Amino acid sequence: MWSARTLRRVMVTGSNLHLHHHRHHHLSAGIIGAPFSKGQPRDGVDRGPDAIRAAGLLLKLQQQGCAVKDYGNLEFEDVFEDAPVGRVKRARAVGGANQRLSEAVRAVKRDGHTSVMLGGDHSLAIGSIHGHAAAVGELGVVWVDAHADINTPLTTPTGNIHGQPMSYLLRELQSKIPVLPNFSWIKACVSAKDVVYIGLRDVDPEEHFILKTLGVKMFSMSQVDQLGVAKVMEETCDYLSAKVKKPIHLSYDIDAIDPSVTPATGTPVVGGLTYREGVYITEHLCQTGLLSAVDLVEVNPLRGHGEDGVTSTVDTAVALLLGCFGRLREGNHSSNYRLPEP
Ligand SMILES: [Mn+2]
Repeated sequence: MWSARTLRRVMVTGSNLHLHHHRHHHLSAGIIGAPFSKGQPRDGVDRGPDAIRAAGLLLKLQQQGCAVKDYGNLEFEDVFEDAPVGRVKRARAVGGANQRLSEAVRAVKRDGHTSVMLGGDHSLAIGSIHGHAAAVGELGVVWVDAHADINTPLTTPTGNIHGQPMSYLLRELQSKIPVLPNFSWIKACVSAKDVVYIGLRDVDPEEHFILKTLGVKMFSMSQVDQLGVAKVMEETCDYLSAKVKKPIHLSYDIDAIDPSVTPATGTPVVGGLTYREGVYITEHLCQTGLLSAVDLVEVNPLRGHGEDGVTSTVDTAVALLLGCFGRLREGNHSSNYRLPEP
């Protein structure tokens, strides 16, 4: 498989026809809907998966030559007694839902697809990344988000688990994680050196301490401004593939994009990625050939000040996913297309 660097060389030497053929040949998406909202307090984010499907995701993927299997929406058990554990809210529901999601992602990977998890809130990254790692081994994680989502159960200012998923996944933080109900199945499966953050602009002091102490690679919005998104992506992929080329897990929070474009989300933060920067990230990761699972989370059709804001948010989510599966803004065509003869 080609690295981004090799890819550019291939394209310069003019054999990109072969590349496009190769790239489309084996792309297939296994879609899991995860209508889950209990990692945060707002209603509506559980409607994300169906809103993204209703915007035509499956047909558009098929039209660009991607095989698609929709595994449907997961059903989560109701949890009636879910009192806070310390600061942490709804641990039992979040733990149970993520255990189910982990098994579903594992099954999608076993079937040979690139996993696409439609959230739901970002607490779902726990199960998605856990299941992905269980299926394929060591991962590189690209976390695109306004927030770091790396609070521990003891540092969280809100108690909402969608602000904590990374802390359960990182091996280096396990001595800081207390026992929580329905969390015992989780095995920390990611090393801090295998994570890259992009788009950060709202990081709690405790989270900043963790990121700096563990030496986690990050490109905040300041670095995106400084370097430009192309350089950020080149450095991201060089960093993750410096030693071994590992499968990449992209965990994309729609709130990474500027709320002028994607307002229908629970915790919008001004000063985010443009639509073009957001799409470029997916195009670049697709070209590495290493993208193995994608989360698209925090689309909330009940937020965003009216229909236009929701449409813009959902359409952007679809564009990001199409970029993950080979859509090029220059246009695409099927490798067996022939011009009609007069
Ligand atoms: Mn997030």
